[in-house]
Amino acid sequence: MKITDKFSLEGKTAWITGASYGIGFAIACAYAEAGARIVFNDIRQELVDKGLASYREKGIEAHGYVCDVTDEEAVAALVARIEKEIGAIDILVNNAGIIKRIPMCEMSASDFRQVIDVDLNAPFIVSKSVIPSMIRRGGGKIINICSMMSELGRETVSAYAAAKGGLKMLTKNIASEYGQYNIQCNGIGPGYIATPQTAPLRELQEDGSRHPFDAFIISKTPASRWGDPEDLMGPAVFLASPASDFVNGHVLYVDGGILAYIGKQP
Ligand code: NAP
Ligand code: GCO
Repeated sequence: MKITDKFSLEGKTAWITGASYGIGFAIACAYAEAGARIVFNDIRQELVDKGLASYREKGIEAHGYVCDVTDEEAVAALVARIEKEIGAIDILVNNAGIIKRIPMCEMSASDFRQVIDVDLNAPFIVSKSVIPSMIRRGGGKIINICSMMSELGRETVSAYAAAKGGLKMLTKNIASEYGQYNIQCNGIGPGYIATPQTAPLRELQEDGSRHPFDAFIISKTPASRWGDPEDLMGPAVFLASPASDFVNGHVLYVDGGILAYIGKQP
């Protein structure tokens, strides 16, 4: 097999959750270019419609469904439908996520639970819904979208950090438990990426100056910029392809060097 063939996803079916826009959309576009059939879901019909139109614009024939990834019955029903209408899932990307930026002592337990539900419980629910069929068919790839907050804390994101730290360990555990069935489960830890999720951290101030958080991130990132969803494309194809068949339980941080850097000296 030529080395370039090892990065091909030809003939594979990939399901990317919450992929109407942003990081999930970019990853799905990369998978389509590498040869995969694309299936995605989102929580509302308007989002799915918006996603379908965006894929069409790129010349990609994606299959979109409404499904709340925290709803175990809905996820099981969707998996059965995808298997019937499109084919068994070879590659799963747990991308759907939410964040609530609230100081911890002001955060309600129900807000905390909701973040854990979407960002940690759902990847558990969705992964267990595809693993049995991957085992029967001799293998598969699961990619969990983690975060800088799988490693670091910061003010206001206690629930998100707890969930993404947990997701890193769920990744390692899936690799440990199902590696024997030729299932590779790895994470991608995006740095600070310019998407609607981080828009509030990049908004211009009333006087036209940069948001202080925006300036902070630029100074913390050796690459001196925010990432783009496109920056995740290569790493995501690698982790979905035969090129990574002996890579398991790893989190690949795609962060422009943030985690390697102590910060600018005064
Ligand atoms: P995002 O705004 O986090 O959106 C992800 C998608 O998931 C949205 O379409 C969202 O719908 C959907 N979603 C939310 N809850 C859902 C549910 N229960 N069921 C199904 N879909 C649901 O977009 P993003 O910034 O591209 O982030 C994608 C992933 O990367 C997330 O897991 C995020 O935590 C992670 N991440 C992002 C960054 C970053 O800097 N942007 C960095 C590291 C990691 P709504 O639009 O209705 O919420
Ligand atoms: C925040 C950000 C982060 C990023 C990302 C970092 O408020 O600090 O939203 O959590 O979205 O997950 O990797």
